[in-house]
Amino acid sequence: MADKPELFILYSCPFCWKVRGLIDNIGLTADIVQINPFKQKKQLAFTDGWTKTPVWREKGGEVVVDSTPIMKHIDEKYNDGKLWQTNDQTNRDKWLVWADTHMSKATIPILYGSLGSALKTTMKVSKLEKFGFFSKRIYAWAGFPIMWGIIARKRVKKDGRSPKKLWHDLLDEWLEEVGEKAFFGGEEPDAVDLVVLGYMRSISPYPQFSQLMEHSKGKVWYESMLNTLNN
Ligand SMILES: N[C@@H](CCC(=O)N[C@@H](CS)C(=O)NCC(=O)O)C(=O)O
Repeated sequence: MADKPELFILYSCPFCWKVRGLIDNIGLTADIVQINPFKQKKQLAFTDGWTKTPVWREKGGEVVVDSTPIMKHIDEKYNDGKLWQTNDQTNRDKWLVWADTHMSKATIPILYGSLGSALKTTMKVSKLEKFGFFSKRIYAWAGFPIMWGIIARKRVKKDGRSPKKLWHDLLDEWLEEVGEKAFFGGEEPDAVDLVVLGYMRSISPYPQFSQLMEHSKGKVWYESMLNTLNN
């Protein structure tokens, strides 16, 4: 048995960044286990059928899957449920769904929505993810046409906005909701802030992140969020 809880991730998975933000915010020590994207099913076989990242495993072996339930579990177990506390549950849940619906879908277009950005992202992902020797090369060649040619281009076309405009519109909407407060949660971030942070932070390893940081209010909010992280 491990001596710390473990979080199984793919480096580039936005849902994993949601959980990582929460762990960093409460300063919990956990092992971040980066799995091989080509061996995902095998390396997550202990979950009894869940094949997606992130996966959380307690020291005693208890397994929790799916990013939001994992965040809720960690908050309850290690943080007295403070991040889920609110006097407006309906609004909290509305914005949790908003982030999972809109922000999660905006990550692919910015990373892969044009030929140039797809190439840059694919090269970087092949370095950041824990591929094997051969799978790294396969990914670098095959991942790019799949992500750009099939998934991202379709999404950008359907939305009609440039990926940068899409992000700026989302940040406008988000910051209007945050209003005069420092965070959605008030003076301190809550679970919703950490979910939004997660989606933004998942783009931070790539050069396209500068397009998000051109949103001046968004940049201020993002940097204040980073200041609340401990690790
Ligand atoms: N609802 C899940 C979604 C997780 C998810 O789709 N993860 C992707 C990586 S970013 C994955 O593992 N996909 C592989 C698969 O669907 O088998 C969550 O929030 O954790």
